[in-house]
Amino acid sequence: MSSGQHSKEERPSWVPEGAGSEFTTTVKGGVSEKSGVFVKKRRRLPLPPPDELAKQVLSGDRAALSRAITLIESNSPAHRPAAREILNYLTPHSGKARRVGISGVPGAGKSTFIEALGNYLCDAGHRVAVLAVDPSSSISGGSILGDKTRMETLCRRENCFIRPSPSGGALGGVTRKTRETILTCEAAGYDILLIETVGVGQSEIAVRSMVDCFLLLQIAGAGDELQGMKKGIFEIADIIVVNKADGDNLMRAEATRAEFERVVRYLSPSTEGWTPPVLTASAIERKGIEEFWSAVLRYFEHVEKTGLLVERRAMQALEWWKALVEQELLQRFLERADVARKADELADKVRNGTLAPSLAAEELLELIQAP
Ligand SMILES: Nc1nc2c(ncn2[C@@H]2O[C@H](COP(=O)(O)OP(=O)(O)OP(=O)(O)O)[C@@H](O)[C@H]2O)c(=O)[nH]1
Ligand SMILES: [Mg+2]
Repeated sequence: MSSGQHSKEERPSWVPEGAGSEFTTTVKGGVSEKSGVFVKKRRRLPLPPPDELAKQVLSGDRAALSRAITLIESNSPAHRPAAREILNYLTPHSGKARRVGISGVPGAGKSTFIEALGNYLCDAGHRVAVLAVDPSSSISGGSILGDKTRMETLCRRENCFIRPSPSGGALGGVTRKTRETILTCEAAGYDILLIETVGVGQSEIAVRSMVDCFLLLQIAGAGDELQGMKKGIFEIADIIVVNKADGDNLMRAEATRAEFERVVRYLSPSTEGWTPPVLTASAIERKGIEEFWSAVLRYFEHVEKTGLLVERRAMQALEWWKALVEQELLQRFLERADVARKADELADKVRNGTLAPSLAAEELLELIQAP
């Protein structure tokens, strides 16, 4: 330092305060004084105005995309206006990606499969965004941790963007955020969206309602009950893959595949005129990935040709809109002080059997008329 004195920021801890040029060492940005290893100095830039941030997202800036999603995911009412403005700006640029949902029981290999598929698609020149819907992860944090290790090579790819589950509570909230994140990623130029969800009921149905193509990842011999052999889950699948078809498991996986193939013939298909193909794969050995993707492409050919894709997306948008209105109406109503008070009072009566639930409902709903 020419002035001979260290500024506060540049003074290493072992240099006495106010020391002069006899101590020639200074700390430069980017070097961690403690560990001696290079660390990126992270200076949080102030958030640009929404339209500016939206423009940066459109230009494909990944850091801007992350910040926009964080804003959209925020539960703070203070962030809502900016988030809304960004979405308004970006929505006309969305809708061009292929949206693929990937579901399966915990441990079926979804993240490993996405790692293999994502790399395959990036190699083919696609831009891939990976999102997760898992309401449980906000409690356990488990799946975020898992995804980071399972998608080790994928997360380093230039043309891939991975976003773990949004934190924050109930499935409804998580899916709202995921839908908006889908639009944001599409505006940023990602042409393939892979949305992982753990196969436990509700979240699968939610993901089905936001994707074009739904993959059910199965494993051999996990038991019918566990894998949801109950028709329901098979009936929302467009493609079924029996994973872990490797090593000693190869024969069993093939037997399971054949069995599932028989089963799907008797079920009503998720997509009109399309019988879900049943395939095998080994995510870990990266086998069956190409075959899976050709099935996805055949599927898209079918839904594009028949107009089912446009129809389904229109339905999904409409249902989403309805759900949002219902949710918001309910929230605004129940938040009113007079309604909350009355609701407590009526709930007591319903609980102890002095008032019929239907009458109590009617009584509460009368308050809708009130200002
Ligand atoms: N043999 C074999 N093991 C696999 C394969 N795919 C995944 N696994 C293993 O199965 C375990 C679970 O894999 P994940 O990819 O985390 O599974 P997941 O379905 O994402 O799990 P959750 O996110 O916890 O629901 C890991 O130990 C993987 O290494 C495969 O094709 N063959
Ligand atoms: Mg996973």
